[in-house]
Amino acid sequence: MGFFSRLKSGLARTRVNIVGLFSGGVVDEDFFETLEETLIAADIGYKPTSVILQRLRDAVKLKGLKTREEVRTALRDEIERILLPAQKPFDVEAAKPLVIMMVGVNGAGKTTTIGKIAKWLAARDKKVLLAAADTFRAAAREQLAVWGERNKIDVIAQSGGDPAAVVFDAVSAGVARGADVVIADTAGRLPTQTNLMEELARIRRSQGKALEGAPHEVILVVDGTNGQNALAQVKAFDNYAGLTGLIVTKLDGTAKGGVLVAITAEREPEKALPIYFVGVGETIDDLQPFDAKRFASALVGEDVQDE
Ligand SMILES: Nc1nc2c(ncn2[C@@H]2O[C@H](COP(=O)(O)OP(=O)(O)O)[C@@H](O)[C@H]2O)c(=O)[nH]1
Ligand SMILES: [Mg+2]
Repeated sequence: MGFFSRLKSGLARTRVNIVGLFSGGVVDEDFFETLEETLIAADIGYKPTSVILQRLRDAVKLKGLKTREEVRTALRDEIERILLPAQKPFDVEAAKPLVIMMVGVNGAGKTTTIGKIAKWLAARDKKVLLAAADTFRAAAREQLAVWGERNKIDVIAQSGGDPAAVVFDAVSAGVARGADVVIADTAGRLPTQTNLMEELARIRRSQGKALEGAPHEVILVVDGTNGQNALAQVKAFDNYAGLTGLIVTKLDGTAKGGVLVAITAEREPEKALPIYFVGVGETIDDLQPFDAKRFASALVGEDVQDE
């Protein structure tokens, strides 16, 4: 299965409802009410949903949309319009080494995603160095070390070390070895764990001590099945760590996808957090740059071919 098919089948729960809604019938008040419920159930959230609904009602009046199919196309365009500011290519050349710090709750997919990104970078002839700064669990360090060995990518780790010291070492080593990219894995933590959240600020600063301007990217990895809780994660991690981008994982699973719309609609378009990649599976190749148009199409159940 290609990426797009997988995204589509992943978003099936949303799609089944939406597709059913658009498969005939008149455009009346009942239709708009059901559409509203469907968008909220798809994790788009109340506020963005009401904005979308208002614009669709306006379009029906002003542009004379008559069929549900026409409304579906307008809905896709609205979703794309909201998502477009979050579509931004990941610029690996912005610094050398480019230092990336990955943050998020436990199980979001940080370590898996680091493996996927490292492979994506290796395919572009980039020299990658990983920092195992998830020092809480030996298993986490081990997971990254094994993965690095298998893929011939160096991993900087310290047994039982302080995460701030690990990232300092790794960034220093990245500079010394002429690496193109240094990626720091960090331990998962919850927005409510204030001490751990404050520790992120310390881990962040220690990278700057090894290389001015580092980290250049602070990326929150969000589990797409977390629904509206993802919004709270974005706020909290941004507060403590200063986010520069997002990666949304597990869109092949039971995720409803609308949460990307909810997150992006939270900010002014010019301040949108880039969604650099989306994850659609557990294997190393299941990572794709985020494409607002294709994502919007998948969400409303349009048929778009894999590239
Ligand atoms: N289906 C699916 N599973 C994923 C994806 N990304 C990560 N996972 C799984 O989520 C679980 C937690 O991943 P891990 O990288 O260890 O999370 P971490 O705690 O944030 O480092 C693992 O079982 C991964 O295989 C994805 O895009 N799709
Ligand atoms: Mg991990």
